[in-house]
Amino acid sequence: MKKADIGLVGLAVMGENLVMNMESKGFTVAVYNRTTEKVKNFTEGRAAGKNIIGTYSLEELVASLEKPRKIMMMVKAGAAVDALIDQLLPLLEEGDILIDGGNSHFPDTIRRTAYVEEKGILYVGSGVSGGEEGALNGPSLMPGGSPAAWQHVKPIFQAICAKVEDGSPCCDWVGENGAGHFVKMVHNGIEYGDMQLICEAYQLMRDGLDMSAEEMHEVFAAWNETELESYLIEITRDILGYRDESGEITLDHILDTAGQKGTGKWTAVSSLDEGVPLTLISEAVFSRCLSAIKEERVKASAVFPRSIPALIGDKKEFIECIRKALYASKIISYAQGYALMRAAAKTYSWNLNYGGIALMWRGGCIIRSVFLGKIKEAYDKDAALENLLLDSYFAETIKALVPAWREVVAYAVKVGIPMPAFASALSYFDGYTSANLPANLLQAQRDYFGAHTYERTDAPRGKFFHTNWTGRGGNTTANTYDV
Ligand code: NBP
Repeated sequence: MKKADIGLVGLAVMGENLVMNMESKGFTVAVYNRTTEKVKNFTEGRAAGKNIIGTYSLEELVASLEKPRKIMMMVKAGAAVDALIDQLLPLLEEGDILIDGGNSHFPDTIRRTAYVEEKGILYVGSGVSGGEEGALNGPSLMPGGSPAAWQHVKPIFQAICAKVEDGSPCCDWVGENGAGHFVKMVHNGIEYGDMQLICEAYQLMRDGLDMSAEEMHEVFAAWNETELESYLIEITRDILGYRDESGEITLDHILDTAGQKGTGKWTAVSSLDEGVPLTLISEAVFSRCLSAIKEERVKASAVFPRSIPALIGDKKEFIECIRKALYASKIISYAQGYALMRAAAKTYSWNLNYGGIALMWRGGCIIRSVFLGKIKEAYDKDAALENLLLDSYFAETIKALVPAWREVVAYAVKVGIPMPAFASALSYFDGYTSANLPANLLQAQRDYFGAHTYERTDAPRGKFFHTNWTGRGGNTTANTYDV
């Protein structure tokens, strides 16, 4: 019997669809699932008559594979991955490849790459984005791990992934050990940010302009013909137009408490670890937390009642201002996300290809958008770009958007509509573009109470001074270091 090109463990929604996708591209796939009944159901159902081999033990799975063996794990992230690795390692030979396609936290992938490589096996931690539909028809794939594995995995991954208009694959090698899962984590953080921005635009229109779902459906349809064209704007348009059997707008009946699975939080925590201001994505995570305390918010709304006055001015013009504010904030979110990737690349010695990452996100994944093409162009022009805002296209674009952005944030603050992502993005922009921040006072305060020392504007950088502010302190200073 012909041996399989690849094996896959974990026949849940992602695993099954990836297998169907691989088979449709001409690969023979061997499959295994812990609950073996699922193997039977799959091979006798959806996979019947296809080049898909059902196996009922890991030994059987391993024996059915062409060498070097490639096994993709699509199981629940966390302890299950470690358990599976330990079960598979004794069955594998030097040069075989283990691939984790789940949403693993990148420090786990760094640890697992070292552990698996120690045993002579190659390891790949790959981000997979696009949900069920992407898995079947073309996901965005972000593989990292043991570089020697890439040549073996590449033909399969680049065959099954999404493609952009010119046929370029939304999958390329990201970097060593946890780089692929790190980039996937930032992708998910950006997804949180994009979703929150859209929600804020919706709230401005719903509560500030008193617009109906139908009217907003039209607005999002029009926005999808502009620079904002993206999957998330598209699905928002469709959600706003969706009615249930009784003709009611389904969205109006959905409770306003958001869930989360933790990848947004990982991104925010990682930004704190790296010391990179990732304000917009962090606000998006906190907004979900605030939404979750519904009962408390209802109580507080009775203590602090307010009614939002009708907008004075041209409604159509203001909707255009909201669109511009959304676009400007989105640029900030990506600028912050890319700044985080730059910092992490330094910390973990990854040689990230930023234009390539934009291309990987350009199709197949949840944040896919036309806008990512512009990011790719920016990094193609200057691979060492410090911040997206310093690219000439984005600098000129954002300059044109600033007046509308300020108007929208000022309006929201005045009438009491929460705009955490729009407003924090604007504050970051104002801070990032300020030559002088008030941190001179901050350093003085630190030196006053803790003798933490400060640098002076009239002395070379790196020379530290201390002032005996009260006359009661001595000349002993604290050590200078950054945490
Ligand atoms: P789940 O995350 O729900 O995982 C279910 C699979 O894990 C089943 O096949 C289950 O086997 C297997 N499994 C578990 Br649970 N513990 C195991 C263990 N100790 N040993 C072996 N197998 C074990 O599936 P999913 O939603 O398809 O997602 C798979 C991965 O892809 C996850 O890491 C997820 O975060 C990631 N991901 C999901 C999406 C999405 O849209 N759903 C998108 C992108 C990435 P059983 O049948 O025996 O219980």
